[in-house]
Amino acid sequence: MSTVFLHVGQCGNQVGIPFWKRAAKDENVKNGRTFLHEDGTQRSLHIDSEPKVIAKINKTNTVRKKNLVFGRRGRGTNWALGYNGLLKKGEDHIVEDTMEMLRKEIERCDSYSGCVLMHSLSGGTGSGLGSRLCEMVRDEYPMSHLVSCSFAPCQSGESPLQHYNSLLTLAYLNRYTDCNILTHNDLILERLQKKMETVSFNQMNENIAAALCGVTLPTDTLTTKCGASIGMEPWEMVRSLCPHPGNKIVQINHIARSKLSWEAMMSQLLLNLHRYDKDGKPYRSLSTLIVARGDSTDSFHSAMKTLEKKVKNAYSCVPWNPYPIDIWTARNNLSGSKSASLSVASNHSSVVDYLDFLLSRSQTMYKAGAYLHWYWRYGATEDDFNGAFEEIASVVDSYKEAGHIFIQDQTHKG
Ligand SMILES: Nc1nc2c(ncn2[C@@H]2O[C@H](COP(=O)(O)OP(=O)(O)OP(=O)(O)O)[C@@H](O)[C@H]2O)c(=O)[nH]1
Ligand SMILES: [Mg+2]
Repeated sequence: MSTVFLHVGQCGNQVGIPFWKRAAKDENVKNGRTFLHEDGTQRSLHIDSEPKVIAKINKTNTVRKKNLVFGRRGRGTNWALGYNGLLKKGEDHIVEDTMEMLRKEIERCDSYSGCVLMHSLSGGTGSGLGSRLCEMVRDEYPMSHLVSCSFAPCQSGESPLQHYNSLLTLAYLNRYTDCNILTHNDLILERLQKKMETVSFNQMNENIAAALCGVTLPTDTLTTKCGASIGMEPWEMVRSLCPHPGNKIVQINHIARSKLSWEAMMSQLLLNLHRYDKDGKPYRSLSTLIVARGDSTDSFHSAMKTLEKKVKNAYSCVPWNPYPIDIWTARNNLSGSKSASLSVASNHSSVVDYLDFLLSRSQTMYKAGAYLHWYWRYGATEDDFNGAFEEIASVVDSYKEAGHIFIQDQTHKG
C-alpha cells in the first residue's frame, strides 16, 4: 500500500522538509514501499506558485525532480487567485501539471491507497490551490483516501484576508477529504515560547513534523504478522477517528521525552489540553487515538490500564462511542533508542471555538463588503462564500450535536 504526499505552497513544503527527514530515519519506512520508492526517493509532489521554496526542496536528493511543480509568482494571500489561477492565458499550468505528475506517481505505486495533502489555510496557494487540488483529487480518485494536514494562521492577524481564506478552505476540506488534521500555528508558538525566547518557522516545523510523524509512520500494532508494514496508519486513523462525515477535524497533542515514565509523559501532555470552553463546559472527544513510540519493553499497554480513566476524563470521551480510545505502539522512536514519544490525536469539539470565531469574523467582514473586490477580481462568487458559511455552520452544529447527545445521555443516566 502506498501513499502519495502533496506539499502545497510555502508552509506545506516547509513543514514537509522535517517531516521527510524524520520519516527517512524510520527502519520500517526505509525497508517498506509505503512512503519511498525502491531507489529511496519520496512518493511526494512539491507544488508552489512561486519558485523560492521549491528551489530549497530541489537541493534534497530524495525528491524526484520531475515532481517539483512551480509557477512564476505567488497568489498574494488570496484564495480566489490560488483557486482559479492567474486569469491571463498561458500562465496557469500548475493544476494540470500537478494532476499529471500525480497520475504518474500513482502509476508507479504497486497498490495506491491515498493522498496526504499539506498546506496552510491562509496563504493564497495553500488555501486556494489546496482547495482546488483537494476537489480534483477526490473527483479523479474517488475510491482512494484523502487526508489533509492544514495549518491555521495566528489569530492575532497576519493578513486581513486570512479569515476568508481559512473559512473557504475549511469548507472544501470538509466536502472532499476523509479527515483534516488541523494544526494551529498559535498553539505551537505558545508552547515553544515557554521554552525559548524567539521561535522560528524551522523550530515550529520540527515540532509539527514530530506530531505528524507520530500518527502517520509505521507502528508495530499495524504491522503484519510477517513483520512487514503495509502503511495503513493514516487510513486506520481515518477509520478510528472520523467515522462520521460531519466531524472530520482531528487535532494532535504530542510530547517526546527521554527518562520519563509513560505516566509522567501523559500528565505533561494533558497539561496542554484545552478541556473547557469559555463557559466552563467540557469539550468532548468523539474518538481518540494514542500512539506510543519507544515502547521497547512493551510497557505502554499495562501503563494504560491505570491511565485510561485519567485520559477518558481529560478528553471527556463521549459515551456513545464503544471504543473511544485506540492505542498503537511502536518499539522504536525516531529521536533515538532511549527516547519515547506520545502522540494523541483526537476528534475534539474544542475546534468549534475556532470555527465559530472564523464564521463570525468572516460574516461580519462579508456583510460590510470588506476586501471582497479582491475575490471578485479573481473569479470567486457569492456562491463560494455562501456555500462556505453554510458548510462550516453545519460542521459547528454537528460538533455541538455530538456534545448534546452526551448531555442527554448523562441526564438520562442521572
Ligand atoms: N507552521 C508554519 N507555518 C507557515 C510556514 N510558512 C508560512 N506559514 C504560515 O502560512 C500562512 C501563509 O501561507 P504560505 O504557505 O506562506 O502561503 P502560500 O501558500 O505560499 O501562498 P501565497 O504565497 O499567498 O501564494 C501564514 O499563516 C504563515 O504563518 C512554515 O514554514 N511553517
Ligand atoms: Mg507563497
